[in-house]
Amino acid sequence: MKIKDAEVVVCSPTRNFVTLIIHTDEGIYGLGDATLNGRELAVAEYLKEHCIPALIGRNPFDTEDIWQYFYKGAYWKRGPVTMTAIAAIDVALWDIKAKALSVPLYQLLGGKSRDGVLVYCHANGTGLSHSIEEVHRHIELGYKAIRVQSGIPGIEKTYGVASKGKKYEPATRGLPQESVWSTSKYLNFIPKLFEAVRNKFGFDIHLLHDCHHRLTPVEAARFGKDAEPYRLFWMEDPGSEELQESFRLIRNHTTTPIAVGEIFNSVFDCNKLITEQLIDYLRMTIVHGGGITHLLKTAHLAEIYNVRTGFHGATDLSPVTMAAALHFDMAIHNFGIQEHMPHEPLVDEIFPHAYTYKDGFMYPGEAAGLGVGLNRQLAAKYPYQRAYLPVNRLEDGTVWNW
Ligand code: EZ4
Ligand code: CO
Repeated sequence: MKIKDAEVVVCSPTRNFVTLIIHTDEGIYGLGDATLNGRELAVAEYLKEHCIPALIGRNPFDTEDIWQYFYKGAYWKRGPVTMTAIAAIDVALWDIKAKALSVPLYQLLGGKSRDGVLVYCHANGTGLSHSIEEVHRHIELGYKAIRVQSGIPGIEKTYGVASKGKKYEPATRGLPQESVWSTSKYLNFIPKLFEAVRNKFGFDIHLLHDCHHRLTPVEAARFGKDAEPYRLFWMEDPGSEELQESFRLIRNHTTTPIAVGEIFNSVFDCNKLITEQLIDYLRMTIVHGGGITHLLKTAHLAEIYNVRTGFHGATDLSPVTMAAALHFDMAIHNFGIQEHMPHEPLVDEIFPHAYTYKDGFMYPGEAAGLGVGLNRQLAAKYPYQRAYLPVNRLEDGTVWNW
């Protein structure tokens, strides 16, 4: 079998998605997600100009060699644009291989290690009582694990919170929106939120929280300590991740489990975090972490050091990534939990898929390959629109992590 051609489809059904389609001379095709939120066209161009011409004629079964060819062969290793492009190629090739062998992808990654994939959803409230309503609503939907975010008194806009009645979507069309952040207001409020949620719903449900990169190491340590009585499943991205050593300080002060890595794109972003056991869950996921080939190596390293996976699964990761993640989650031993932020019905219509949700778990389905399609006619009705993630500032105007 040979790669005959490949195309990049960019569409914007409520938000932008970049999809790679690799065609073979035997009529089998594979899909890869290449969406990098707010930088979509950089990856699309990287694929079109630099990768696709060099893919033609290769054997799509050579996933390892093709991965190394685009990684080492580019000379400019790593970086989110490159690694997202490599991930799209890699996932499309695994899709082709599994389709050609007529098996669901998880069979090639180790088979079934569990009956279903534990997922967590988002309960986002504008304030304490609305957050409690949202937790209740998601318990009714069967979720066993819930990430709780809330508007903070005295802060106008907070990460993860939509205006009432709307679904949360981090990127907005046009130029970047700016928001103002106060760590002290946040740290004063969040323990009260979790106290209220535990008082209302008890300790049987898993609760998670995303600090979204905003705390300094010592602030994160304090947050973790304050949260200990509420037994969080994890605190996510407590601080900025560039300096891996900084997690040692957090780790030394708290038993609240730590999840990091949705913006990582290589094992070299987390090698110390893993081998020094500074974290509990790794969030680096397939679309931004170099695809299945690189994530398998990273997850196997993590397994040795008792670090489990907790893949990023927000709406900017297309159903193609969701499917790839679910197959992966099903197969590896050190799976922890999977984020599930359901896509808009229009997105599910453009990417029809075999994966399903039931009672707090998801299942990749038994279709050959990833089990995801692309309705190109419908996608073509929603052309790309420029969109950005917000830019965050402290109350004195200093640019801060969003
Ligand atoms: O901000 O996916 O845990 N989920 C998250 C997401 C990220 C977006 C960035 O594109 O932190 O909401
Ligand atoms: Co996050």
